[in-house]
Amino acid sequence: MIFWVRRRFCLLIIAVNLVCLNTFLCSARAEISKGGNEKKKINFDYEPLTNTWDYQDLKENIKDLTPEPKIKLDELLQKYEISTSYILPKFSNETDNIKQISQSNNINGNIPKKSLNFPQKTPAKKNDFLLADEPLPPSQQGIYWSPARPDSHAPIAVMGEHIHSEGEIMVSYRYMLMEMEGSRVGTDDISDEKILEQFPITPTRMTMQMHMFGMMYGITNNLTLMAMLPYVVKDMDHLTRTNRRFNTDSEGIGDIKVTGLYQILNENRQRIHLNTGISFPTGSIEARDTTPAGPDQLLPYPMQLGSGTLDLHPGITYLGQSDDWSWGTQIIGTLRLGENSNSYKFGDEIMLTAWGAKKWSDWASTSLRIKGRNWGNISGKDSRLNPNLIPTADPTRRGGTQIDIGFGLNLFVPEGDLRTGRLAIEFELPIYRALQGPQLETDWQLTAGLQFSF
Ligand SMILES: [Cu+2]
Repeated sequence: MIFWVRRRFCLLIIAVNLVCLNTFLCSARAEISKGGNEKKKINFDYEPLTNTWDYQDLKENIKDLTPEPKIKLDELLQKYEISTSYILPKFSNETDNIKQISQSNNINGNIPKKSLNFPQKTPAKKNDFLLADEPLPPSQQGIYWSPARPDSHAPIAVMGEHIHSEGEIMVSYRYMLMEMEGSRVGTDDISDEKILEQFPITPTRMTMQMHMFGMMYGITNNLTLMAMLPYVVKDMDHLTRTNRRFNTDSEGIGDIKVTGLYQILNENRQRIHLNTGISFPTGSIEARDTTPAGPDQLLPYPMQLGSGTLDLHPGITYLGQSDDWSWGTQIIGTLRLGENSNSYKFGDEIMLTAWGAKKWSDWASTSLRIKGRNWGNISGKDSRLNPNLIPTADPTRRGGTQIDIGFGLNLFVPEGDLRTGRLAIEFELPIYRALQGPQLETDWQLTAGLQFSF
C-alpha cells in the first residue's frame, strides 16, 4: 500500500516535470516564432542613476542604429527599455569596467549576450560571463534571486538545489558520516537480547561514510548538468546468540548519478527548477567479507554499495530570498527500474525537505532544516542470503520512515583569491523513526563540504 503511494508520488513528480517542461518549451517555441517576425526587438534593464551613465550617454551609444531606436525610461523600476530593429553593437568606449552580462530574463529575441558599461567595486575579472556566485548587477538586485550569498546554497546535505550560469563549472567534495546504533521495530526500541531470541545473529552498530565528488556545469542559463561520484565505506558490528562479536566492512564506488536541473521560474527573488536524475548501477552488490560462516561471505543488503538497478530521481526544487533570510524546499523521488542481477530491487523512496536560513553577513549564514523520508522494503531476494539468520538479510525488514532536523552553517568567500569558495557543515538529528524491523536506527548524520565555482 505504502509502496504504491510512494511509487505514485514518484510518477506524479515525473508527470509534473513533463508538464512544466512542455509549458516551458511552448513558451520557448512562441518566443522563437515571435523572434522570427520581430527579430531584433531588445529590451534590457539598465541601471541609470548610480553610475556614469545617463540617458544621453545611452542615446549616444546607440545612435548608429537605424531605424531610430525607441528608448523608454521606466520611472518606477528606474530602468531603460530599448526597442530597436537592430542588434545593439558593443559599446565603443570600452574601459576596465566593461563587463559582459547575460540577461536572459530581459531579452526578447535571440541575442544571448550584450555589453553594458558597468561600474564595479572590485577589479575586472577574467571571466566574460556572469558567474552564478557573483553579485547581481545593481539593476537586478532586489528583483531576482541572488547567487552571491552564503545562503544561496542550501544546507550542505541537500543536493541539486541550485543551478549555474551558462559556462560556469562548480566542483565539490562532501564528506558524510552516519552513525547507527541499536535497533527498533516500528517506533519502539528493541534490545539486542530480544532480537537474539528470534535470530542467531543481530547487527549492533553501523557507520556509513561517504566521500562524494561532484561536478556541475551550466549548459545554458536555465539548464545545469550535475554529476555525482560517491565512494562508500561501511562498517557493521554484530553480536551472536553465543555472545560472540564480529565486524564486517565493505567499501568502494557507489552508484554514479547524473542529474539535469532545469529552471522554470526566476522572478520576485524566487526560483523553481526541475530535477531529473538517473543513477547507474556502478556500486557493487557483491560486497563480501569474513563472517563466522567463513571467509569471503556475501554481505547482507545494507552492506552493499549500490542498488544494482538503474534508478530515476525526479524532483522539484523551490528557492526564495529576502535581504537577510532565505528558504527553500525540495521533493525528490527514487524509482528503481527493474530487478538487479541478483534478483531483487531496493524499495522506492520519497524525500521531502524544507529549510530556512539567516544571512548574518556577506560570508556566513546558518540554517534550520526538516527532512522527511519514506522508503520501501526490498522486493525479490538474493537467494544466497538466509533471512532467518540475521534481520539485515531479510528483504521484508528494510522499509521505514524517518524525520530529521538539520542544523547548518554555510561560509562563502565573496572576494579575494578564494572567491566563490564555500565551506559548509550540517548536523542532522532524527525526531521520528518508524522502521520495519528489527532494523538498525540512524542516530545522527554529519555532512561537511567544499565547493568552488569558476
Ligand atoms: Cu553548484
